Amino acid sequence: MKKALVTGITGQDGSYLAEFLLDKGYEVYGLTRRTSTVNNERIKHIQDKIKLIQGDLLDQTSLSEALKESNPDEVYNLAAQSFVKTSWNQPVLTGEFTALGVTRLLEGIRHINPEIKFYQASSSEMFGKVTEIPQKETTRFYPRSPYGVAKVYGHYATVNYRESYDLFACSGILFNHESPRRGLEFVTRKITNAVSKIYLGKQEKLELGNLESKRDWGFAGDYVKAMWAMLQQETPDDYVISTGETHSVREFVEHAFKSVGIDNWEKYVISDKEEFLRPAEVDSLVGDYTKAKNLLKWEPEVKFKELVEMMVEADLELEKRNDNS
Ligand code: NAP
Ligand code: F7E
Repeated sequence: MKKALVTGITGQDGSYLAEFLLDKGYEVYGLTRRTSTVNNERIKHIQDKIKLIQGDLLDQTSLSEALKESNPDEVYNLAAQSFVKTSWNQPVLTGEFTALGVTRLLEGIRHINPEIKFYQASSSEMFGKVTEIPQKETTRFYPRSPYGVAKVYGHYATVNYRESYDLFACSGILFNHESPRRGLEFVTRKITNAVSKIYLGKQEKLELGNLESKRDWGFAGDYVKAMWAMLQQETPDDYVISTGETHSVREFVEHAFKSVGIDNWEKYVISDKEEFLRPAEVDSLVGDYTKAKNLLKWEPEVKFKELVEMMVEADLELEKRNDNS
């Protein structure tokens, strides 16, 4: 039985990856930080099948202990301060978690067991102000936020440990991926949550920032399969994971309202709200996943409209359940 240690297991991707690895017959360990109230909402349905170890990306000792206790074949580093907007308010902390946290984990692996295969959750935010369309593995990085800058560090730390110490270390450059488990502050879930409440008469307006920015949005459940596939290859490498399609926030809003039968969405939406605008924006992203398609035999299954509808439907269900409880 293979063993995997997943950091960020309480997050969106961590929960999908843990489910996927359990299905593959893995023994799954998850790193969680100490909190005053338990924060296991996304993994409560599998909690009796996984083993949680307390640790923090800020704390080298706890990472080393987690590696010793789990003795994994594979480590998936999904933990990070992942909200781009917050990275301007907490730039140093974002660097500590999202950048230096990667080195701490790699150092642990190097000293404890250099045979461990390592996956780093890199991001399309590294492309930022894009220098090429679509973006692929060789496209130059031009990050536009402290988060993007930190992810570039994490990416190159991964590449560097692969080249310096011969670690099996891969960097997955994942474009935006969403699901009903997405955090409420991210734009997709903010929209689908508001649409379900507006539809049910519980909310009047949806306040947003920039409606014109474009993203390549895929489904998180599809993307975790690519993470695993990278670690099953003969040699470690870096891969772009995306859908190859781009859509604006405006299109997302429009389709979300349309899916509950509301055509005049402008009536409910306030845009360009100062508090949701960013000091520097990533205007448009679209990824070329040809390398992953050819080498990992990976392709996205859920497309844009299906994703929007899946999220609206799940939020409607959630709201109805909340009403009955
Ligand atoms: P998420 O839902 O925000 O989850 C982040 C996870 O990291 C949570 O489990 C969180 O724990 C944990 N964490 C944060 N700081 C930590 C620390 N100091 N020590 C230990 N754990 C810590 O993020 P996600 O959407 O699943 O994304 C997973 C990873 O992929 C992240 O690294 C993100 O930056 C990257 N990524 C995401 C996307 C995307 O579109 N989703 C795209 C590209 C890359 P708590 O529950 O305790 O907060
Ligand atoms: O913003 C615009 C906003 O916060 C998307 C993270 O998972 O993907 C994610 O980062 C776009 C931006 O995600 C609102 O300005 C408009 O242009 O959902 P988001 P993100 O910044 O793309 C990457 C790949 C990651 O790696 C990150 O971890 O939507 N937008 N109005 C808004 N965004 C938010 N959050 N809220 C608004 O009201």
